[in-house]
Amino acid sequence: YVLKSTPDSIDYLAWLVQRLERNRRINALVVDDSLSARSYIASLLALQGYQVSHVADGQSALRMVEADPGIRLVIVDQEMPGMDGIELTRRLRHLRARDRMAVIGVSGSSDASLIPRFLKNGANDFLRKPFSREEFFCRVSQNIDQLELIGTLQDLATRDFLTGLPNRRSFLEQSEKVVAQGSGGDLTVAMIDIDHFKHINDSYGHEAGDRALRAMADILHAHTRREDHCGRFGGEEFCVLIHGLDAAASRAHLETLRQAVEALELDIDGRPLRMTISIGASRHSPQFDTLHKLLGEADRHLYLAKAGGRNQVRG
Ligand code: GH3
Ligand code: MG
Ligand code: MG
Ligand code: MG
Ligand code: MG
Repeated sequence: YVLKSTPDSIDYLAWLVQRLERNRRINALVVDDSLSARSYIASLLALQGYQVSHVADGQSALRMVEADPGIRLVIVDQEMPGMDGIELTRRLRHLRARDRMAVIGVSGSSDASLIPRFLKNGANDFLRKPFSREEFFCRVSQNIDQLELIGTLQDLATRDFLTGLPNRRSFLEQSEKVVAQGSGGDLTVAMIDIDHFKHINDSYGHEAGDRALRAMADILHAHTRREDHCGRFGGEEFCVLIHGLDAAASRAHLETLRQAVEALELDIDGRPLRMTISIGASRHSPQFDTLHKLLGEADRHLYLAKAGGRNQVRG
């Protein structure tokens, strides 16, 4: 396992431990009709810390990947009776995208068309047998590193840094999908704005303001059911899309949220900090049938909630 130039250093050992720990969270699958070949590859992966399973044919592989969302690496032999590796790769891609699961083809054949065919059918990489342990380790690590990097970037692009909630773009994307599906009609969109937040910043300081925003986000997250979406829209504004509750039930849900924020008390260096929120809601209807219209109507009701004295739900 000599991937770094100074294998004796403490840095290297620390890196190695970290790498093994990371790999322990990754499920890998080896698909090869030859028991000795797949056992060998599985043992190499196990040595790197991966949780490895191995199967002898494509059908079993598809069943396993379908059943286990934790599988992020599949090593696929080309020559197998029944379904070959390229066909298996093609079908695996219908189950999980290239940026969620790495597929690496392997073959001992010298057929020059194999590599492009594997890649065109969705493989992330290819290894020609026989390969050295070093090459195997490097290829696998590089492919997993790439998946992790993409995951990190996706997280940065969709999550609000301060609160950890979905950001505005992510909320809009998710909600747009729900509205487009037009599923059942029972949809409520709500805009939530912290009352006199500028005053909180002014009298407690910006850091306390940030803490208040995180606390608000935690409450909102806790009140967001699995079928709903929430997000930080910007500044001290949040939003939620409630799916599958009728008008009265979604109204009651938002009222509970308002009360939960009102009941919260933060301790800022011994000084209690409390806040309230105003909520404007809108319901999906023939008149408000796009996310844009729903948000506009929710915003109009938010304005009424502010004008009506704040700390209330309107719409
Ligand atoms: P209203 O009740 O009318 O909503 O009054 P308000 O003071 O809450 O509204 P206003 O829009 O005037 O002020 C919002 C403040 O939120 C201003 C801005 O400095 C603060 N803010 C926006 N983003 C952040 C942030 O990330 N952290 C902190 N601490 N403050 C923020
Ligand atoms: Mg074979
Ligand atoms: Mg505001
Ligand atoms: Mg405000
Ligand atoms: Mg304002």
